[in-house]
Amino acid sequence: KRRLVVAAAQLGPIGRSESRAQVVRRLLALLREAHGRGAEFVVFPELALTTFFPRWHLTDPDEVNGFFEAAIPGPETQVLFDEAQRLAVGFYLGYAERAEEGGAIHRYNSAILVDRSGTVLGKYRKVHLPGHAAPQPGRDAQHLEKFYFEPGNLGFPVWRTMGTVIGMCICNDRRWPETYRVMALQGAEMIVLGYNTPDDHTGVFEFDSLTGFHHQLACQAGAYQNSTWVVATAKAGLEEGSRLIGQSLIVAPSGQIVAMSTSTDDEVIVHGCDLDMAAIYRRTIFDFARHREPEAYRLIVER
Ligand code: ING
Repeated sequence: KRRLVVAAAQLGPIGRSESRAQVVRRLLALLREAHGRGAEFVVFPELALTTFFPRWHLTDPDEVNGFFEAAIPGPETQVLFDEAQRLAVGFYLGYAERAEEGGAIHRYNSAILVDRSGTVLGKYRKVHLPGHAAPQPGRDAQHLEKFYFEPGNLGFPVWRTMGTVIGMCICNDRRWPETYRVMALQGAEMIVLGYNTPDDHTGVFEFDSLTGFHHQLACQAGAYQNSTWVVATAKAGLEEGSRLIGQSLIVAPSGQIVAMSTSTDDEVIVHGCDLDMAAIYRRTIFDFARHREPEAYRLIVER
């Protein structure tokens, strides 16, 4: 049986003034615990190095730049890469990317995939940016990812690694069925993601009280409808006044939740994923080649 032991390494709150070094120490502790419990691949959260700063409208360029990585690994994150390589553990890490491209500065909400030998296989840039580009009146907590980041321009690539095919996405991406389908069509058997999900996003209590349900629903549907494993890791807890849900998940291609965090702090959950489980669904219910009718789906890719 093809098996990959995976961990979701959930983070509790990261304070606005918490240093990279302090956060990296927490990531190292999670990495070591995951390794101690047999993990070969660890999924960290979205924007795992800083507080979720898009909750504020920050205008001081130095403070904003301080939340971005100009290089990954960089001087303060190298130690995490070195330790993961020493332990032969691959990982997914979400971070705020500052890129100089075409003579201009671009900012993305990004994640990288590192294999067990410490090689950075690839990068993903968040496609679906929720919220607004400018502060909304009447809200104490804002959601300004469209202010800080550009939509990702790398598509949804997948990588053949660790005996399987892994794809990445980030947070809000998990709510959009296209995200999973584009990667499943490329053969992804495992889709991994991090998230920061406040429980007051819409400001409408009836909906916001379902935030945890919608998180689980989106991950389970994505997994089942695309017969792929889904690993979703939270940055959780009461972070600078914002209540971020936990419920980090490992979901099987059947849609079953095989592991879930029970705290909103730093917490590791681990599962030995049977990679052949995805194959069964791909040969039967979700045999894309035999059952899909793309001619009928054209509207999906039109504006
Ligand atoms: N956060 C949230 C997410 O998509 C959100 C935004 C929260 C949307 C609650 C809907 C409901 O999980 C990020 N960072 O995308």
